[in-house]
Amino acid sequence: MNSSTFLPPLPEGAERSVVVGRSPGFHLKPPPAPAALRDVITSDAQLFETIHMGSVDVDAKRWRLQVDGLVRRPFSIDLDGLRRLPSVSITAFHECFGSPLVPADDNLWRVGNVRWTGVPLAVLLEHAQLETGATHVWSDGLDSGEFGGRKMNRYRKDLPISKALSHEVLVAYEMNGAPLTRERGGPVRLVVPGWFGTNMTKWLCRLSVQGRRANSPFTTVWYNRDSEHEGKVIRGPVWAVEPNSMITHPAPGDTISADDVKVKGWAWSNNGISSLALSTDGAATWQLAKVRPRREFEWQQFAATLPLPRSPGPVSIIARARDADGSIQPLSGTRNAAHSVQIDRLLPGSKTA
Ligand SMILES: Nc1nc2c(c(=O)[nH]1)N[C@H]1C(S)=C(S)[C@@H](COP(=O)(O)O)O[C@H]1N2
Ligand SMILES: [Mo]
Repeated sequence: MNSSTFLPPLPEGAERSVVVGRSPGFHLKPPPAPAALRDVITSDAQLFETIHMGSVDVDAKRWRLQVDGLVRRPFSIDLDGLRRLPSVSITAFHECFGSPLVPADDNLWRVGNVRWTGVPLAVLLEHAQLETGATHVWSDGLDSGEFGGRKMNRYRKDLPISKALSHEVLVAYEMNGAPLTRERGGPVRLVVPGWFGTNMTKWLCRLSVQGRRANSPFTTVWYNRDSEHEGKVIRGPVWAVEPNSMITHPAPGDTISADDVKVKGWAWSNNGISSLALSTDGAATWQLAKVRPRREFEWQQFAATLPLPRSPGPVSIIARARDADGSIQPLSGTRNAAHSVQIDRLLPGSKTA
């Protein structure tokens, strides 16, 4: 390792001087319909984008990441330095929680599966040497502007130390083998496999080790939700992804004249999908699909051949995943509600409407 890889820390706030342009305003590139997401690796063109306050142009030559806070050896590192450190690649599903301003009661399918390359965050934290009392790593993005009626001078998120030190969390500079584009958060972003996209700070400029949760509207006001634990409602951060799935074959409206239909799709969750059940009779009976074992943090393909009713007409196929903890997708009313696809059952020889 070259001795100039780790540079002295920058003066307070100086890491923010590399912004050379901004496109203000909320930006959403919607995902294609589930039936169009048939490749195991989602291309950059097919992958959704979510940007709250506007994207930024970063001067990558002058860019530096500052690592400071409750550490014995604060430092900064530039892009060449980061690229000199041993790199790691990990394939992971990538899912947006949805807008924090509206109720999360519908499945939006803002999801894909991509390969990230970069340096494990743990390597940078080991070099910095954590002080006692370190509980969270705050991550800052270079974007600023307005969202949800508030003005902010940065995007800021946090990770608990346990996740920050896990082998999968990366300070990433490539997606699918290519440098991160401007909209993806280039030159460098945080990647937190298994957790919602909101935690993956783009245009990363600072990692600060702290002894409490971050003081940003993106952690205090937005991206928290209620869940029930032993009869009590607990408000907690939008971190780990719950089980979810989508049917990619058949597509809605497909006409099927065979006696059975081949169903395929993707299922994912933070701790992996253990089974996926399919129904063609409105959730009265279920048939288990074959589910590919999880590799890294990838989404998992499921496949099954389902018999179809003898009579012609519309048939709804419902898919429902269960994860390694036994948590199961609800049938409706939540952001991870079960997907259903309606096809048209024809009898051989009959005509399409
Ligand atoms: N700096 C910054 N990072 C950010 C955001 C943002 O607005 N600013 N959006 C977050 C959200 S909500 C999601 S879902 C992911 C989306 O990443 P993508 O646009 O590359 O798919 O980036 C996250 N990182
Ligand atoms: Mo998101």
